[in-house]
Amino acid sequence: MNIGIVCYPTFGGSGVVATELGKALAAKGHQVHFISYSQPARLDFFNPNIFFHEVSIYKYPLFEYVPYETILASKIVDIVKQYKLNVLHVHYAIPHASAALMARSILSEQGIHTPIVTTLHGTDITLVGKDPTYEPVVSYSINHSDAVTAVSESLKKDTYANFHIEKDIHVIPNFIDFSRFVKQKKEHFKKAIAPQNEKILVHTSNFRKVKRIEDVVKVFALVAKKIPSKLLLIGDGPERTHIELLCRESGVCDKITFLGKQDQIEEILSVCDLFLLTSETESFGLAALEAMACEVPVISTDSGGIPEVNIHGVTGYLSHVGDVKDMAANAVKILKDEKVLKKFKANALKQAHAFHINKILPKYEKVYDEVVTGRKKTRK
Ligand code: GMT
Repeated sequence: MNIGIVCYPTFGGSGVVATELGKALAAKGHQVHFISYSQPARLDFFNPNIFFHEVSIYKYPLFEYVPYETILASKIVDIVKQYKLNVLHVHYAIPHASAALMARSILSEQGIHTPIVTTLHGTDITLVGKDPTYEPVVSYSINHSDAVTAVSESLKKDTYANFHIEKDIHVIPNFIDFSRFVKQKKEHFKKAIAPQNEKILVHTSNFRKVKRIEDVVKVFALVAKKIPSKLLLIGDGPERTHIELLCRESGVCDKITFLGKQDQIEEILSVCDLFLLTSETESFGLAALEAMACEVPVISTDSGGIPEVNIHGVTGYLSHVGDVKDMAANAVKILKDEKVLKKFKANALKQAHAFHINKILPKYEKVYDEVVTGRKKTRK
């Protein structure tokens, strides 16, 4: 099948899911065409089945804000015709789904049928999408896509709660490629980070407010009082400066390292003992799943779809948003006893296998097949 994937080119979240999905589809023999405003972060190699089409911005003095949606729709029309795409899979509703609908209408007038699969990822529904400035277009785009998927049951529920949706939403959870995310022997890393054999806690994110990274620092400060430990903060974003200042006031600054954006995240996760995810809301928590695949248990909030990934008392613990004392107590419970830590690490790996890419990929292929053959025509 010739598949168009429209996504953000970002380091984490929906961009990574879209990229990893496209790579896996290409490995199975599909031809995959990525359409984005720059090269997706994890797409830095040659594969004869993978193509990247950059949406280049045409600037004009009148446009204070570049009409990206228009440029994207035009690009989609061009690529669908040129490469005879069978289906378009758009990741993150805003503005990818509405741009794809516009492209579908244009193509349809030229006798070209191009079904659209929209995957909802999280903030496109729970944060940004439900705001009245976006809601009518997001509702319309969901209702008029040929198929809609959400990355967790929780996100599906939130979508029905926040929008007027008259459409089936298939839950297809995020996934892990175990050929990449596997614990590796990186003793030299461990020695460099924790020379006294301290425990290593880690957090990775895009450093947005929704992640509540100040809670990561607060939890760590409490844990460090009881257990010799280090904290790695990986990623970058708008909150980084504020968090660096907070660290300096926390009294544990010398035990915290900011690593910035990292490409080979699995190598660092391989030496870590505990992953901290303190988000206000999280539709799935892919970063936690990646940690679990590298045998790292998770201390997290119980918001959104996280409980579908991190199992309380098995792969880690769940606490209410903002309850840093509970999170710290849970972290200590796991870290203070080697046997307990070992058990949680093994459980984390086992749970991650439930999200093996080989189990999830066929679910997307089935949806593509249904919309392409029209076997399940769900458009309103
Ligand atoms: O976490 C972010 O802010 C990025 C965002 C995205 O769409 O790029 O992530 C969302 O999608 C991920 C992949 O499906 C999920 O694992 C994240 O939980 C979700 N983020 C939120 O819901 C806050």
